Amino acid sequence: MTLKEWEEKCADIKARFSDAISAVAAPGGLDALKVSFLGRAGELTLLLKSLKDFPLEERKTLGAAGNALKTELTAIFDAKAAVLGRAALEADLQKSSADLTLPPYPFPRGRVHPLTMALREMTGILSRMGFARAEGPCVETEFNNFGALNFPEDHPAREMHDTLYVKTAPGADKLLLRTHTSPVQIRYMLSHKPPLRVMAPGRCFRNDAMDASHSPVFHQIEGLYVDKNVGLSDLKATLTQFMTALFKKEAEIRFRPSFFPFVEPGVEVDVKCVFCGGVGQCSVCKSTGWIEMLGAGVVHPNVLKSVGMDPEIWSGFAFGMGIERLAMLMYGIKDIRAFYENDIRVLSQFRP
Ligand code: FA5
Repeated sequence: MTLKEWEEKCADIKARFSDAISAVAAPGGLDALKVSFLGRAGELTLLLKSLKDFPLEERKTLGAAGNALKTELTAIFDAKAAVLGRAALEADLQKSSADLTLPPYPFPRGRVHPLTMALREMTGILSRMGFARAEGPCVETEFNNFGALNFPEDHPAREMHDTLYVKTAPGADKLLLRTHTSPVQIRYMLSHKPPLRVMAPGRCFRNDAMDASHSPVFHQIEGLYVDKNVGLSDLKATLTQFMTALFKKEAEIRFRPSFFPFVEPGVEVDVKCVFCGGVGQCSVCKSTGWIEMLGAGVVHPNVLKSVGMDPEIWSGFAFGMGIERLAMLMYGIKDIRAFYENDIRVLSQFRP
């Protein structure tokens, strides 16, 4: 083939390809066209292969022109395929009964559980008040849960918590599911030197019957502050400030004398019932007008001694509050079971 013949062949292929592609009306016709011009044995492919018979200089010029033609034909082909494809899709849609103007189905997204929201709120306030954060295990030694906290052996005070014990080998340390977060006080005091200010949120377990305000598995946040000259007035100021920040209004709380072996004096802290306004006419506050929120007090000297701190130098306060009880007040939930039933209609109402 001469150079001129090669160039004429190129022009001929381009003209015939353009005519043929204009005549194609459905996507099915495109494949055969592609095979006959651009396929492995297609006309343009064979013409490009024939370049090897030309001298090097001519091969360079013709090769560039041939490749440019290949790019051009491929672009024409792709454009036509896109047009025919879209037309076919539209035709299909015309036939289909789907209404594409309808809004899409909602895409459900997970969200933070209200107890986690409440916990974050509470730990955020305490952290702004200078409390560090500590964690302890849910399976505890009987010593940390009771003994080190000044619960005497076989003392009825241990029965204040209906405890779930874990089976252990005879003679081994007794293990239990912690009944409160107070054992973290012991763990923290054994590993840190005073002065210290720490909170310990976590899960607690008691063999309590389920009712509107009790659950066998619930959560507490422990607070502990040990320094010099710490007393009940510091505890009261701290808790009043905490409750006011949590409820975003001047909270009404009251202290009732109470007994916990690891504090002296001990108090029970109640918050005025937000459901009946303290009138005492609802099941949440059991018609008392107040809801028990937490136990607290001044750290007992025996507890300080048990962790090697001199009670003549150091003093402190501690508190343990029920996260569920506070969250119920924050969100207006009347029954603690709403947190655990996983009813999506309830949970979906909470947004962080
Ligand atoms: C204690 O657990 C003490 N460790 C608190 C404490 C800490 C006292 C530090 C002194 C110093 P109490 O058993 O009262 O105390 O429980 C504290 C709070 O946990 C209760 O006020 C209540 O809000 C919550 N709580 C207790 N039992 C349950 C339960 N079964 N379900 C839900 N919340 C509970």
